[in-house]
This record gives sequence, C-alpha cells and structure tokens, in this order.
Amino acid sequence: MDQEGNPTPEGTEGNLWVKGASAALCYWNKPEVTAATFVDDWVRTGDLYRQDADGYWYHMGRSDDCFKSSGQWVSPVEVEGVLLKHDAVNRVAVVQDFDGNGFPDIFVTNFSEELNTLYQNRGDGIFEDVSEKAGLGSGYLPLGFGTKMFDFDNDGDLDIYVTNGHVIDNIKLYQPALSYAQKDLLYENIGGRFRDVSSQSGAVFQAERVGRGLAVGDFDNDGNLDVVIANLGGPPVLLRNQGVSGGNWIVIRAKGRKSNSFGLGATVEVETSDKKQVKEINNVASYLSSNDIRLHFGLGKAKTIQRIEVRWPSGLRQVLTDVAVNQILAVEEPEK
Ligand SMILES: [Ca+2]
Ligand SMILES: [Ca+2]
Ligand SMILES: [Ca+2]
Ligand SMILES: [Ca+2]
Repeated sequence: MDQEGNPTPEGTEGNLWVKGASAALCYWNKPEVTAATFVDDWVRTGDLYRQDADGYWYHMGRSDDCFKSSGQWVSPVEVEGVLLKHDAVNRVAVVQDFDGNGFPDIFVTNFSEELNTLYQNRGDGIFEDVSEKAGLGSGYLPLGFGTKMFDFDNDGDLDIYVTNGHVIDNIKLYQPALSYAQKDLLYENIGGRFRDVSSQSGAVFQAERVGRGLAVGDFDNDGNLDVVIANLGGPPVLLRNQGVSGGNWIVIRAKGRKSNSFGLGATVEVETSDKKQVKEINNVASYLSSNDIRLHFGLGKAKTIQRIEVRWPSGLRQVLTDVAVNQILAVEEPEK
C-alpha cells in the first residue's frame, strides 16, 4: 500500500488482480483489510470497495484507477507474483476458501460461452485459474449471476450454487445454443474438485428462470442452508434444503459489544477432531443480495467441537471449548 492507502503493484503483499472486459477486482493482503469486493457496471469497469477491521466498507475508486492511480500502474498480468491472464465479462465474485488450506480463493461468474472462473490461492501470492481442472465445465454456456459457496450437505467443505439467466431476451434467435431463461447449477465439492449434482438435487434444477440475485441462509433453523433467488420477470423462489443425512453442524450468532453489534469482520475458527475451519462474519456476497449474517459450519460426523475461537474486530479473542454440535449458538463479545 502507498502512503495514501492505495494498493501498490508489488506482489510481495500477495496482491491479487482480476480484470475482465467490463469489470475488475483487486484484492490485497493488508492485515487490517478483511475483504474486498467490486460492483460491476456492465459496460464500464467496476468500483472497488474494501472492508476494514471496523466492519465498514470503503470506496477505493474505480478499478481502472486501481491499476493507474500511482502513475506507474501496469497491466495486471505484468504485476510480479500474480498469475492472472483472463478476459471475461465478469458478473459476481465471492471470496471463500474452497479447499480449506487457510488461504481465501475467488469464484467469479461470467458471461455465456465463458467458464465461471475459480482462482485458487496457492498461498505464495499467486492465484491460479483452476476452473477446468476443478470440474466446472458445465458453467460454459449459461450466463451466471448470483452465486455462493456454502456447505449444502454439511460435510465440512464448501459447495457452489450458481443462478443463471441471459441478459438478451431473444438471444435464441441468433444463438440457438443459448436461451434467455436458464437452469441453475449446483456443484458438490469432493476433495477440492467439483461435481455437477444439479440433475440429482430436485425438480427445481430442471426449471428455467432468469436468475439474478441469490442469498443463502437457514430460514427454518434446521441446520441445512437454504437458498432464495430473485428472478427477472418472475416470482422469487425459496428453496428449502432437505439436507443430507449424517452431517452435523453448528450456527454461530455473534453479538458484538465493543465491536459492531453484528460482529461484522470477526473471524471464527471451529476445530473438531479431524478438521479446522475458519470463516469470517460477512453478509456481503453474490449479486444485489445479502446473506444470513449468522455463520454456518458443516461438521460431518464430528460429535463434538473441541474448540471455537472468535477473533473480534476490536482485537479481543474469545475461546469456547467442548461445544455441542447441531445448535444455534449465541456468542456475545466479552467486556475484555
Ligand atoms: Ca484456499
Ligand atoms: Ca459440502
Ligand atoms: Ca464434499
Ligand atoms: Ca434450513
């Protein structure tokens, strides 16, 4: 970062750049910055926002400014330590750790006849496009909008949902392979590769809609994350997840005192006998949507949670031990 807080192009801080034909995203590893996102303006480059440890989002300027503001900015593919060379009409980006290695990865939905892109964070400042080898080929023809990585089967890894719909209502007239209304996609994470399980996951995945916004939350508090989708020219749909047997879970409902009251920006680490998962309280994701602010963890067959550590934006750390599974746990920030 330079003295004015602008991102600098050195790769040493693990800076990330994603630039497409009409939108772009920058992400960098400044310790007090907990997240970054961009807003796509369709025919112009996107606006970049960063979230600091106080939970607030700060406008960092247009993404083109990101590349040029120091007067010496270069094409992102020339930035040292960054392995990104991808032109696409980006729609929506989510930042989550799909392979559980502790480094956040990025999934971006793109235009029709472009793969949705999964950028794997290798942990050395390099992000690699692994879309094809991760098994995401079925996203090539649909035009992806709202998306979210979440653990729909409570086995402890993040799966992917994408809602689709073209932006041109008569696209089929001149591109017969495409359609305005499209089916949604659901991918199951199997050891860091994804399997398209849409056809096995209910009749709803056979319906064609013009999907746009997508939000995830457990609306009926049964431990299975549900999905709500806003469709263009049609009613919204609420998909209740009937769950997969055998998966335990916990939901954390944080209440800040010194920090902001929702605990935005707090990180929560959940440790069971075979796994450690870290997530951040952040309801910002997807397209024109806001997710359940409670944090959900799928725990697989774990019967108890050895340890939960909450790192609050205020700097306070809170540790809970021997916590029961399958509950919605209220966690209040301590006084000190
Ligand atoms: Ca990762
Ligand atoms: Ca899963
Ligand atoms: Ca899985
Ligand atoms: Ca549910």
